[in-house]
Amino acid sequence: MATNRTFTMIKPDAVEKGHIGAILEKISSAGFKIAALKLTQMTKADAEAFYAIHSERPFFGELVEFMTRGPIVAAILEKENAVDDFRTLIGATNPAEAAEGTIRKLYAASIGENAVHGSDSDENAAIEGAFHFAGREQF
Ligand code: DAT
Ligand code: MG
Repeated sequence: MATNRTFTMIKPDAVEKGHIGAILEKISSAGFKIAALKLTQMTKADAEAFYAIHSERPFFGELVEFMTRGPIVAAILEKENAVDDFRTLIGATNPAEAAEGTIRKLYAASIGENAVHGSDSDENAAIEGAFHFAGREQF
């Protein structure tokens, strides 16, 4: 599988709890190279656009509220088979169902506040990376 990229966010819950360092360490140890990285905060409009695909879901308002309540760490990650391998590293959306040792199992409290985002396709990884990073911020 060719080397490619995925996009991640360390979400406000994990930032609030002081888990940035531990999560970045797990990401690096799993073989991902950081191609872009920053601490930032999404506006309501940002979160509504980023999660537009979920706009009709009953949890949409909660999701936007949560994702905008404090800073996040946004990053573009590079590795062979990046999208799928990163989804494996973070675990299931619901931490109660996430495999042992995954980031969500270790650091997430609930399905709504689940510590990290990971893109679900190469196409979305490119869209989401470009949403957060200008070309000159990507290496
Ligand atoms: P993932 O983040 O694993 O790709 P998703 O794309 O289905 O999951 O949903 C995006 C986010 O929306 C998810 O990380 C947390 C929130 N979410 C999903 N399902 C939810 C639910 N049933 N209740 C509350 N929040 C939910
Ligand atoms: Mg998703």
